[in-house]
Amino acid sequence: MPANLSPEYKAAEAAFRAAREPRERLHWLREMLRVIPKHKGTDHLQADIKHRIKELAEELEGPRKGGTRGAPSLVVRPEGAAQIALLGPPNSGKSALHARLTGSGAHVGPYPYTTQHPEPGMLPFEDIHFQLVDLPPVSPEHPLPWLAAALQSADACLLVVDLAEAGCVEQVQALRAILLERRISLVADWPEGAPQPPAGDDPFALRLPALLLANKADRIPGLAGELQTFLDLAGLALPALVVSAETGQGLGELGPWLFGRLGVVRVYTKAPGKPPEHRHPYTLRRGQTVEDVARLVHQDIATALKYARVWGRSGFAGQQVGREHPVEDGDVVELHV
Ligand SMILES: Nc1nc2c(ncn2[C@@H]2O[C@H](COP(=O)(O)OP(=O)(O)OP(=O)(O)O)[C@@H](O)[C@H]2O)c(=O)[nH]1
Ligand SMILES: [Mg+2]
Repeated sequence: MPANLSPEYKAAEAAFRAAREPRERLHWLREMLRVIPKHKGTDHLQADIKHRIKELAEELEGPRKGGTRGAPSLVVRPEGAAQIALLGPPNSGKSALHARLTGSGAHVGPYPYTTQHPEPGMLPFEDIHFQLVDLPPVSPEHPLPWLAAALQSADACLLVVDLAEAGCVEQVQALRAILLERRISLVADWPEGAPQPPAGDDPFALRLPALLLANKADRIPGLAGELQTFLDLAGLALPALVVSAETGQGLGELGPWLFGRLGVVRVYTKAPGKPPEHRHPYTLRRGQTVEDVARLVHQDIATALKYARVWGRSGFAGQQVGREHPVEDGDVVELHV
């Protein structure tokens, strides 16, 4: 990181790193550019920020390239408990999995490069949803200039591979190299709790927790046994599930896996004297607090919050707690302002 960055700039950068929503990220990028000390030492960083602003502004605000109105959007606004991107080489079954898991009409084709644009869909789990974003394949033949921008809002990814594909080791290595060029690394470490802003000096580096899905298990007898060999050959140390988009094998494990590894916490709010709103929980991550719940309801409520009452499995039966109180899965929270 260049020296002599002002506290003002660092604050804007910290806000950018913490922001997930594309419009919010664009706002903070513009703020970073506005306040960055303008001298030789920051030339490189300034250019980087300008590039990111251009990319995101074109996507969110600009006329579509080539004048095609209503073109599919490349950056998907996060919804549900978490946004999970589907990554993988061509033809590995990303869209087939997406269609099966979310009921989307994602286009499945028996040839590579079927998918051209991001396609969001919702994977139901108990009373919540995870957002799965189907993506075009990532391969040297098919560079996606907007890939990094599209992945900025993802909490994690599913790396979908077809181990019956002769070149699968090389394909996955090529994919990781392409991601690394864009400063994105796939990591085995799923932070169980609130997403941490990326560590390190590079505000544009992205560490994406990844789960390998070894797909097409119906076609490959003994796939589970081959999996470790594949991981070793590809130099990958990622958690993995053996699945089939065709038969549904292994897919029932995905929702619980994501729920547990992301540390999702469901909170049901209630108004004083009324029963809890049991249909639509707010979703948070382990470690988040009553204040975070209030902010999800409304910023004004978070500001005016005096105390809350909590009922839950942790033994709370309507006790009064302060805004710093960490919530747990299944808690019922009554906010008092
Ligand atoms: N037998 C079997 N075939 C599958 C499975 N998943 C996908 N396929 C087939 O594999 C081919 C490719 O599937 P897609 O879902 O289009 O693959 P994709 O990864 O989205 O491909 P691109 O969009 O080109 O990257 C299709 O012919 C699918 O029917 C599976 O679990 N078992
Ligand atoms: Mg596809």
